[in-house]
Amino acid sequence: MSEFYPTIKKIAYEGNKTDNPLAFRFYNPDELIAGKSMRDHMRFAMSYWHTMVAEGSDMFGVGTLAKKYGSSDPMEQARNKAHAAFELMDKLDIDYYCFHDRDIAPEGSSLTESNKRLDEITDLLKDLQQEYKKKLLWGTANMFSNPRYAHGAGTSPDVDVFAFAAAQAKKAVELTVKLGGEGYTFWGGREGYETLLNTNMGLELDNLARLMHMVKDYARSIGFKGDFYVEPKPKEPTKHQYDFDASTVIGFLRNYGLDKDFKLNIEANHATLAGHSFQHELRLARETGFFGSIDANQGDMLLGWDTDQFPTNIYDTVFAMYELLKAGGFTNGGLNFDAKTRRASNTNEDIFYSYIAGMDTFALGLKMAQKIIDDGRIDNFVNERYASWNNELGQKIVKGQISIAELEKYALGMGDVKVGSGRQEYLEAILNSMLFG
Ligand code: XLS
Ligand code: CA
Ligand code: CA
Repeated sequence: MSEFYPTIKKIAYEGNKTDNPLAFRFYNPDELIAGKSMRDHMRFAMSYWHTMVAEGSDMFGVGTLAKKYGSSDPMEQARNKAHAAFELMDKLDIDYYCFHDRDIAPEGSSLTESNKRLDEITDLLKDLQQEYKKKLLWGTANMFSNPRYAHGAGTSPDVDVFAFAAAQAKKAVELTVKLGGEGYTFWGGREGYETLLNTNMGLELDNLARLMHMVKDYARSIGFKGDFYVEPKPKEPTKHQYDFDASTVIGFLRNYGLDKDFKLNIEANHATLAGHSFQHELRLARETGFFGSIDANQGDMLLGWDTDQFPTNIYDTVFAMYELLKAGGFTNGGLNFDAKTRRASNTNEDIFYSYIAGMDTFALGLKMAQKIIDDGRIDNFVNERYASWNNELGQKIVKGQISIAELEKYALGMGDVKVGSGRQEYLEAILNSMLFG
C-alpha cells in the first residue's frame, strides 16, 4: 500500500536546538525520568475520531481537511483509513490508539450489517497492530451521533433505544477484547437532559447504571481484565450531562456499586467546562483511587465550549504530570490526544505539527514535574502546612479517639488561634523559577 503521508518521515528526537519543525524537541522516548522511560510514563495514544475522521466542519462551514483516503466507497475508505492510522502512529512513534466503533467502520443499514463491517475492519486492525507493534488503549461505542440517540442511549425514555445501545456496547466490548484493549470508556454524550419538564431523572440515572453493570458483567465474562472508564463532561451536546465532573461521577459509581471496576478518564477541556482546572480533576481522581486515564487537550478560556485543541500550555501539562507521578503512573490508562487541529490548519503536515507540539509539551511537563518533586520545596511546604495534624490532638481526631465535647473543652481553654501564611505568591514564584530558571 502506498503512503498516505508521503511528505513526512519518521519523527525523531533532535533536542531543543533543532530547527527541524518535524522533530521532537523534548519527547525523547527512551530517556529515563525517575528510572522509567518517557515512553512508558506517557503511553501516548492517537484518537481515531479526531485524527482519522474529523474533517474540520463546524456549524458554519463544511470540512477543510482531506480525510477521504483515496476512495469514495465507505468500506474501502475505512480500510484505507486503518492503513493511514498505523502509518501515522508509526511516524509519530505513538504506541496506542483509541476508537469509537463508528470511527473505524461506517454504520450499516442494520445492526447486523454494522457488526459485519466492524468484524472485517477489526480483523484488519488486528493484523496492523501486529505488523506495527501498536496497541489499543481503549475502545468505546458511539452512542450519541445517530438520531436514535437524540434522547440519550442508556438514559433514553424509549426502551428499544436502551436495547439497541446495549447491543452496540456489547459488540464494542467484544471488539475491544478481540484487539487486546486495556480499557473501555463510557462517555455519556447524550446521557443527560435538555429540560426537566420532560425528564424522569431517577429512572434515567438507574438505567444508566443498569447499562454499565450489564456491559461490565458481560465484558468480565468474556475475559476482559482491563479498566472501565467514565469520562466526565458537564455539558455539550446535552445541556446537562449526568457525568458532570469527577466528583459527580465518583458519587454515581459508589452509589450504584460500580466503583470496583470503574475509574475515570479525565479530559482537560471537560474539566474547564465544569469550572475546574485539569489538575483539580486529576487530583480528585488520584486522592479517591479513581485515577484511570487521560484525554489530553486544552480548551480556550475565552470560549465556553469543547474546542479540543492540542495541548501547548506548559503549566497545565506540568500540573497534570505532577499528578501522574504522584499517582505512581498509569496502570491500564494512558495519554490519549483527544484533540484536533484547528479548522484552518488544513494540511496533513499540520496533523504532525499538532501531535509533535502536544507530545513535546507533555514531555516537558513530565520533566518539570519531576524537577518539582526532586526539589521538594513545594511538597515540603504542604507537609509543613498540615504538620499540626501529626501532633497529639490531630492524631486523636484522625483516629476517631476524641469527642466533640472534648474538643470544645480544649477550644475553651486555648484562647485565640493565629494561623500561618498560605504563601501562595511565594510558591508561584518558586514554581516559575523551577520552570524557567
Ligand atoms: C467528547 C468526548 C469523546 C470521548 C469518547 O467530548 O471527549 O470524544 O472521549 O467518546
Ligand atoms: Ca474525550
Ligand atoms: Ca472533548
